Amino acid sequence: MYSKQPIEYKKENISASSNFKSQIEASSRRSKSRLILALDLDFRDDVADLAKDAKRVVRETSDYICGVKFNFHLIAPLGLAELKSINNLISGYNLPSIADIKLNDIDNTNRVATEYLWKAGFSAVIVNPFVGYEGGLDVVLKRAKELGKGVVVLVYMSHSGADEGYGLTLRDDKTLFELFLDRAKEWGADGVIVGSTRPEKIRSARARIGNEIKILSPGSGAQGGDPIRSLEAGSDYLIVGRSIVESANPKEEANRLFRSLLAWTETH
Ligand code: NUP
Repeated sequence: MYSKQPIEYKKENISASSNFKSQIEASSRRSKSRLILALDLDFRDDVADLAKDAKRVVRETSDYICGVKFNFHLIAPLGLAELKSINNLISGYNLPSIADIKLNDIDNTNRVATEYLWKAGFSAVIVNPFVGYEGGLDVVLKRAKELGKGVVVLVYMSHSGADEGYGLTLRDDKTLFELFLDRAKEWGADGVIVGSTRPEKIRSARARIGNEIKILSPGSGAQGGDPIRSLEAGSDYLIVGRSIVESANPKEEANRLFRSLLAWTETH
């Protein structure tokens, strides 16, 4: 495998006792929140104020969330310095941030992409297990462990067409979903993604992977998933974007959702 000398990171970013899983657990305990904000600002032609607007949403919602997730809504138009500056704000609130790029390539490309993400201050990356371990995700999983960064594996997506892929049955009667859950466990992943629109899949994921691996569920709100049903089925965290970010008042909407989950969160 092709590998280069790893980049040196400042010591304070690599405390051995601090890793993505313990960061998000601590953040969730502190805030009593299970909400990860998907910072998905809608498309605009002029991106001059994009980072500023993203920061505003983070400031307004920071009391009600336990983490933030970035997607290509920000990662495509913004540069390293801007992403880092938003991540600095987020880590100032003691919140972890996740890069949702569904990484899906050969080792060298995965290595370069994730080195930039770590440099931009992300705490974790979402990867696609389809690409496999050797010469694919091995380099990411090993390097993330060294740096205390998290790797979250897509195992069943939230949209209806996800059945066409994740729902496929293999020759040995296992589904692709089950294979991906087994991989996440074998690879020592920190978390898996299972759509909030599929509580029955969340329940089988929890039964198959145990309690060590976190379940992150997008799809509540805009995609119709029920947040409480997801939590009851076994999700640890709910990823919510548009219903907060695109509401007239993101602070109020995040607060409303936070309060609607509080009774559950305080008893579990
Ligand atoms: O299965 C998935 N479903 C999903 O919606 C995996 C994801 N990563 N996401 C992402 O979660 C999606 O790309 C978006 O960034 C967020 C959900 O946003 P919303 O539907 O709450 O607006």
